[in-house]
Amino acid sequence: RTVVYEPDIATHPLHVRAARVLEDNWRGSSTVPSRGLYPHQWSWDSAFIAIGLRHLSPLRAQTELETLLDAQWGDGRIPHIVFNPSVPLDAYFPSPDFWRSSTAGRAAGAPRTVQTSGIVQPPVHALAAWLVHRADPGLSRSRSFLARVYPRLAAWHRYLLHRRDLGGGGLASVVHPWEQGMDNSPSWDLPLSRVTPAPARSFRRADLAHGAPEDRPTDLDYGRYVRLATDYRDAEYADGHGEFAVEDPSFNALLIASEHALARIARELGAPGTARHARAERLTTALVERLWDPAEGMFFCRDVRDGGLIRERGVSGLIPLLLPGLPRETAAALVRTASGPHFGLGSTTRLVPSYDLLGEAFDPHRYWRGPAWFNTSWLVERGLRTHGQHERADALREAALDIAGSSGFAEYVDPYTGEACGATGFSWTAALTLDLLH
Ligand code: 9YW
Repeated sequence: RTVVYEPDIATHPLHVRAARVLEDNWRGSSTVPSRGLYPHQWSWDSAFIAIGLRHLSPLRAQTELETLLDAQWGDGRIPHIVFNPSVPLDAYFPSPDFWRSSTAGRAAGAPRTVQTSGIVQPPVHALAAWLVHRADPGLSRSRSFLARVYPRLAAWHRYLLHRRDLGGGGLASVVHPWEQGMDNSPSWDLPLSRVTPAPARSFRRADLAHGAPEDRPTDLDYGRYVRLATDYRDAEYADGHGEFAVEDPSFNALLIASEHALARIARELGAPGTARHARAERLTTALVERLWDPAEGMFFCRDVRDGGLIRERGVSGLIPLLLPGLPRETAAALVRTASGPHFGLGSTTRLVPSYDLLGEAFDPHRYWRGPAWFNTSWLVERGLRTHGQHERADALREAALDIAGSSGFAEYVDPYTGEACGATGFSWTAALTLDLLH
């Protein structure tokens, strides 16, 4: 395809269009996920955005990550949203007056100068920092980029590996569905069913002003999200007490990939990275021991509160394919599962669906209950390549580039047809398009 072999990528029409999306969504020191729906800085969005931005401007990519890290809490957590003070409070819910980071988060060391949420998102940041450095090592060294971000990234991982090891088996737990990034995934239905929803009258959803209600989470889901977040805030963001605690395969796989990246960063800074690589390998072993189901050929979430695996097939359970240290038979089984009837890669679907095509809760349009997203497809593409599946990876890359362009860089798409859902001009879609083009 011309898209892939274009000699001067920067003049390719798809490149130009993707760059324009990132330009339009740039707010001076960070990028919003999309205009309208998401008017602030989101944590894992910024990491994916930086991975793409490095091909346009390594300086902007560094700045994107540094802005996020400036909002880090004293206990090491990187908040999932950094609020832009010039955006009206009612533009997004939950707003700063809900999270109250500067008061409720004081004990956990929330910053005084910026308002943030109090929960986290997947730790893609060290991986992003390493890739951004590699795009222009000279600029990175001249700005001491890695030397400045390394201690912060190390504190972030420390927070996750210590304060968030709620299951006691070495893996990090998420305490809210929003933390894992796949808000209404059917994997949360069971642990969420124990949560008493906040009354619908007690909050006002801002998302419905932008998205079609049938593409978004339900009101009942939202009531439970609000309850969990309220309880966490009222406990001053202390960890370990909440009703919801889940070990998720994607969250932990990204932590492991980032731990490997942190080892490389340490080595670049003149310290040995061996201890970190060893820790990443131990975490990989824990991931397989605690979350792998050999009979199903998938990773599942573990409900820490009742101890059991949640046997819903979500794309999250494929993402550990990203890890080079995965046992060979585990990787081979994951490739078979991705290509089989539940995800249909290479046969019925064009991009990786967020949830089991044969699952009872499957809906090709409802957010994380079926539609395909570009960040998860990008991670699976990387995973396929890591394990030598180049033909499958090439096919997925071509489909992602094609659909990114035809959908106007949609937030998510119908996995069968590629039809756009949610917002268009979505930043990580544009950023990861750029990365796949290079
Ligand atoms: C929301 C910004 C975020 C992503 C999440 C996605 C969605 C926010 O948007 O959550 O209001 O639903 O689920 O992964 O970071 O793009």
